Amino acid sequence: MTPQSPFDVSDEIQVALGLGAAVVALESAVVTHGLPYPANLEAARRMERTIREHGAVPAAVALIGGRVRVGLAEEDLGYLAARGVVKVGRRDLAVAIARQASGGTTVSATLAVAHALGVRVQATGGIGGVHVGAAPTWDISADLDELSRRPLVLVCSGAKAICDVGATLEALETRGVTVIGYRTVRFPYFYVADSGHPVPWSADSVAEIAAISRAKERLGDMSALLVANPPPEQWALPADEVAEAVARAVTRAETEGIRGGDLTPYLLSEVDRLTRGRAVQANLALLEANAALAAQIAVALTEERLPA
Ligand code: PSU
Ligand code: MN
Repeated sequence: MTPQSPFDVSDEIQVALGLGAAVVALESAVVTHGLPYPANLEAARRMERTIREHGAVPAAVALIGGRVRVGLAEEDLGYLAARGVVKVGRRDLAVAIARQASGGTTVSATLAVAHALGVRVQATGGIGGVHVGAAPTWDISADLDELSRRPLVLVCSGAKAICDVGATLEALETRGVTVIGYRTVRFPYFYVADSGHPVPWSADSVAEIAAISRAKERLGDMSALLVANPPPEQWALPADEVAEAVARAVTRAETEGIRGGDLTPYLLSEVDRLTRGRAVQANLALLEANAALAAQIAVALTEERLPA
């Protein structure tokens, strides 16, 4: 007996993958845990819309009743956005399947699913990284190890605002992840355009990014190409304001004893409260911009497979 596949892939995505057309994977933890309702629904819709406008097919991933759904209908999104489901990192995927659970997939779980299905590009807001204060807690996101073994292009705005950026960049280097700043020489810091750290490389065009991705493929390099796209200028927040909000949120989380997978959602909502909602607005804008860039890269990757 062949074991039953855990994946339910929408017809549209199956056809697109079969044709080698442009597909962009999207996580759903940003919907279930990253943004408050209804901004989370708006983010999902805006990302899907802009991916289509740029000529690619969106492939949002989530766990629904123990099935790995790829391609979410409006009703699935509504169900996930209403909360109460678990956050599914890569380590949690198997448990969620066996227990018929529903949940939002993080970058790490989404990369694993996307890679299994042959999707080449994914978009997110900020990756998980090495958390501030990780020396005693070992809070280092599974996103980093997953990036070391999934040869996708992942478009993000750097690491989420509660990470130690310098340590995160070192951890990415250790894992062989190629980091490229898109039209910037500075690594962004989620809502902030400049984290204060340089990127190892930068590229000014989608074609250059596609060429680097193809070179990685030809090398048989299994690590990801991380494209760091700064938040759109008119939405970016000042570095000192975010730093202060994060510091206050971290102190409060410590007082309340919040740890593990719960920490990210808690800190992000605290930062949003302290910036009077501007963090969520910036988050929506950068998610949409990253989805648009990811779609352009996905299209460029379908265009030619000749040596760069
Ligand atoms: N950044 C955000 N919002 C989020 C996340 C990141 O601004 O919701 C999610 C992503 O799904 C990311 C995950 O993969 O948090 C990382 O969580 P952790 O640090 O627990 O690995
Ligand atoms: Mn963590």
